[in-house]
Amino acid sequence: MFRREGVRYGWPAGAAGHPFSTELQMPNFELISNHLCPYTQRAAIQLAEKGIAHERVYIDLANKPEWFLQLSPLGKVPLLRVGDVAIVETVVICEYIEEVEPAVPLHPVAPLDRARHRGWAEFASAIIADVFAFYMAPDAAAFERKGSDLHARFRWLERHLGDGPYFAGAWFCLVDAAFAPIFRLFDTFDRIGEFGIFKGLRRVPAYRAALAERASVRQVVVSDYSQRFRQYLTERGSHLSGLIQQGAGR
Ligand SMILES: N[C@@H](CCC(=O)N[C@@H](CS)C(=O)NCC(=O)O)C(=O)O
Repeated sequence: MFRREGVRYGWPAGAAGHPFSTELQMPNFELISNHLCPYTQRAAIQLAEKGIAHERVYIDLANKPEWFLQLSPLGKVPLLRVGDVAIVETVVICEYIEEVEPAVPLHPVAPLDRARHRGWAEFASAIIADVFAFYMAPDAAAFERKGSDLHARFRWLERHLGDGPYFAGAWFCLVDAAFAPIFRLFDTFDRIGEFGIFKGLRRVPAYRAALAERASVRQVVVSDYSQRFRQYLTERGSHLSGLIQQGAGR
């Protein structure tokens, strides 16, 4: 076995306390993550929505433990351990979770709708990569460019959102679980400065606010998530790190 810092997550009264719960005979799930990963949050939100308790194991990605490297071919989180089996890649993990607990569906039923939702979840993954490029931009010009790229992404989302509150109306789905962690990143960016990413948008900010209120979204990060993310940004040596160090915002 390995040493780890584990936390048990679940609804207060176990699966039975969850509003949609059935009596679950689930295998033991361990979700390996670091404290900030937005991809991992997608799977953790999904588990919470389905009322599946799991253990969260946090690792330091700058110093990956040997046991983790033995399990993960790409050395990336999330990794879901189900007994002796290691499942990697967020999309694969989420599809697996969807299959083992179909009683609380987070995907639509019709194949065409499902395919459309899967495409949107992929789009969310692409935005996570864009956000990374934004906060790692080395200088003001690159930062500006990456900010415009992000603005274009959210303009696209704006055009396709309905009346809400969620992506597919009143029903919370996997696309929502994919976008919620992205918006959480912007809670920290907003405290640093106004970068115009959501400028002129109406539906996206409303969507962001609705997701931030969702219990599953709120519960999947550690209580000092914002401080940790800000600290992480400060240490990147990027243009944004410079803005934080100049004290632009708190
Ligand atoms: N395609 C992967 C991307 C996951 C990913 O990039 N995870 C980051 C943390 S948010 C990671 O593990 N980075 C460590 C590394 O690249 O060494 C997925 O969807 O699961």
